Amino acid sequence: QVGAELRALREHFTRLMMTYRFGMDEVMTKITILRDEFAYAHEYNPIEHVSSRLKSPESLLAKARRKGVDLTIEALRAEIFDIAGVRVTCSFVSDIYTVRDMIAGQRDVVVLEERDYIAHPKGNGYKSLHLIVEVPVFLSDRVQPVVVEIQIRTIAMDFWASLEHKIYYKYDKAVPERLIDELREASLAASELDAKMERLHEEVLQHSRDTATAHPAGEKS
Ligand code: 0O2
Repeated sequence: QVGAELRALREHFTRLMMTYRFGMDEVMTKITILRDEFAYAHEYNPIEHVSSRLKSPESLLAKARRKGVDLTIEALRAEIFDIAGVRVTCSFVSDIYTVRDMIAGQRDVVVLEERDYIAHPKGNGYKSLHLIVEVPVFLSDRVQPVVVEIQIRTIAMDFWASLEHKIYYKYDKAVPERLIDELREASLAASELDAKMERLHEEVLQHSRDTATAHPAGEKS
C-alpha cells in the first residue's frame, strides 16, 4: 500500500516538474524571439544574457518547509512561485523595464505579480525586478497554466546577487555583520555604476540621433 502511494507521489512529482520545465522553456523561447527581433528592428540589444533553472527537489522541499507549505502538489503549485525560474540580464536599468513591458504585453502571458526590488531594494542591498507570470502549456489532453518567475536585472545587480548568494551559503546563512555591511556598500557602488553607465548610454544615443538629423540617410555631407 505505502509502496503504491509512494510510486503515485513520485509519478505526480515527475509530471509536475515536467510541466514546469515546459513552461520555463516556453518563456525562454518568448524572450529569445523578443531579443532577436528587437535587435533586428532597432540595431540594439537590450538583453545581454538569458538563463533558466528548475528548482531542485531538495531546494523545493527546503523552501516549502521554510514557508510552512504542505507537501502536496496542489499546495506547492499554489504557493511556491519560483519552481521554474528564468533570469534575464540587461546592460542598463531602462532596458529592464523595456523587457518587462515586452513580456507583459504578450497576449498569452498573465502577470500575476510584480516585485520591484529596484525601486524598493531589500535590506541587504538585493536589487532585481521579479515578474511572476503564468503561461499556458499545451499538453496532449489539456492546457495547463504554469507559473514561472522571471528575474530581470543589470549585469552589476547580477554580479552582486551571485556573490551575495555564495557568501550566504558559504557562511551557512550566518553571515558576519562586517560582511553584511560591506555587501550593502557594494550594492550602492553597483547602483552608482548602473546610473553612470545609463547616463553615458543616453549620451551616445543622443549623439546618434543628432548625427542622424544632421545627415539623414543618403544625404551627402
Ligand atoms: P534560489 O537558490 O535562487 O532558488 P516570499 O516568501 O514569497 O516573499 P520568495 O518566494 O523567496 O519569498 O520570493 P523572492 O523574495 O522574490 O525571492 C525569489 C528568488 O529571488 C530567490 O530564490 C533568489 O533567487 C532571489 N532572491 C531574493 N532575495 C535575494 C537576496 O537577498 N539575495 C540573492 N542573491 N537572491 C535573492 P531562492 O529560493 O531564495 O533561491
